[in-house]
Amino acid sequence: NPSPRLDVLGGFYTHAEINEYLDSLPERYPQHAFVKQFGWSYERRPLKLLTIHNGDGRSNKPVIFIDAAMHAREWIAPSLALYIIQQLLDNYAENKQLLQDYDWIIMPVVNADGYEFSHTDSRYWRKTRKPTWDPENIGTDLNRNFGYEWGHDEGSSPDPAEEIYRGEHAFDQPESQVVRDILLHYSDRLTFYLSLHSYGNFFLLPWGHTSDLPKNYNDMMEVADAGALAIVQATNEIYSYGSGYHLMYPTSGDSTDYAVAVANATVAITMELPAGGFLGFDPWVSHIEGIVTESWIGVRAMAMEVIRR
Ligand code: ING
Ligand code: ZN
Repeated sequence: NPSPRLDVLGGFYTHAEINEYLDSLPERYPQHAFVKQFGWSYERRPLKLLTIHNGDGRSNKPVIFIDAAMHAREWIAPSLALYIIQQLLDNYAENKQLLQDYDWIIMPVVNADGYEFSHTDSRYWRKTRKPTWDPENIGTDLNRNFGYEWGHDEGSSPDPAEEIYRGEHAFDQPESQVVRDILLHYSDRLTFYLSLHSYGNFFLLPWGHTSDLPKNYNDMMEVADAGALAIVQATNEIYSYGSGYHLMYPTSGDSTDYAVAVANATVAITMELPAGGFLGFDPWVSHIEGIVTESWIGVRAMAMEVIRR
């Protein structure tokens, strides 16, 4: 079989390499893997996701949606997304329960232009690459660009010079539009939305924009608790969890708030993966395997908890 097999644990990959890998999967797993494209980035890169099914022909199962690299420099997040894909497809026998009653949707790179730019030009780039009204500053923070309680000065910035610049309007970035469209497309069956970021070992729950708690907060806490417990038991690595507003800082216009408020997600969690390397965003290649296998234990435990309820 000539399809490229990606050595996920052995390096970081460009957006084009990741897309090529995604495109190879339906050939290898014709009953299980489907590639969909929901749109293009500002620089016209195709934004793709993979849907994974167990092949029993049942349609409209509840959905677990995982995205990664909404922020360009957080390279370990796509590595985990790709590892999850491999666990569900290549290691199906062991993980079959996860696909019994749920379909999985995985989008390894949301901010394709920024991600590419972080490979070619500026390793610690966070935002998109679409110009702003300010000729001096390029890029918008996608995780401040979602259209629920968008635009508060507590938790986002109107200034394009800032890393948390929210854009001129909610959803004025094609990449956040794509995630919005995915969330809305599956909103009648979206059980679990997991957004992968780095770094800091947190499970951040809604809300980001207010100190209030959403109505499913206790359920979400139980899911986060299952993830944190599985990880600490396996590796001694500690995760903290709670609402983003309380645990980290206020954010307005983030994707998990939107997923819960508008797209009916039962559980929505931002997972902040462990730090590594010089500035936290750049783990050594030799550390990918440890981080990603440990994180998968947490993701798997959270999915099991969601499935069990
Ligand atoms: N952190 C997240 C950010 O977008 C966050 C933190 C996300 C807080 C969602 C609350 C809600 O700033 C990183 N590392 O990007
Ligand atoms: Zn991030």
